[in-house]
Amino acid sequence: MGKALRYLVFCGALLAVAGLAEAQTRQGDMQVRHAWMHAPFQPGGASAAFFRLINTGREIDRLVAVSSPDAHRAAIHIHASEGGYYRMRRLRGVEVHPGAPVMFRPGGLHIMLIDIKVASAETEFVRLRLRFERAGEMQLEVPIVPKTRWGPPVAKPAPKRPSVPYVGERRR
Ligand SMILES: [Cu+2]
Repeated sequence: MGKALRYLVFCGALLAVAGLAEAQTRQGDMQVRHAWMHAPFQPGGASAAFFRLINTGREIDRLVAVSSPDAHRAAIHIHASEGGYYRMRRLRGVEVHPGAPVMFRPGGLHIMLIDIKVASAETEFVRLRLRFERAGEMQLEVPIVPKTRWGPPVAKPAPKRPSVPYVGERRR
């Protein structure tokens, strides 16, 4: 089997597994909360995913690898100022201490996703896999929020009370 073909078969198998696996936000003692990202500006473009990593256990864990079935490349990045410039640097891993959540946010740590395969307006999330030294692999869905928003999606507001009083309700 040619190398390219083998790669395709491998990717197909990965996608099949990803399709079956339930999206989750907890894996062992590791938890992901408030995940969000913007869609890339054009199909095949890049974007960054943000969230909060929480270690609910007693031992230090480490995020050691990231990947996405919806992007050709994924990496742990940090924005850091170097000689007056803001640059992105690739990190090998991120330690998560118990009781000290690690924030991935604009201007700081982020998961860089390059060549995102899904960028249509209907796309609601991008799948992401995080591998932790202790907790193992977590698969989650990162919701895509509108470009005007810089944070996790807002919960839908509760339906408004009708302005007309309910039958039997007394007006004040
Ligand atoms: Cu980056």
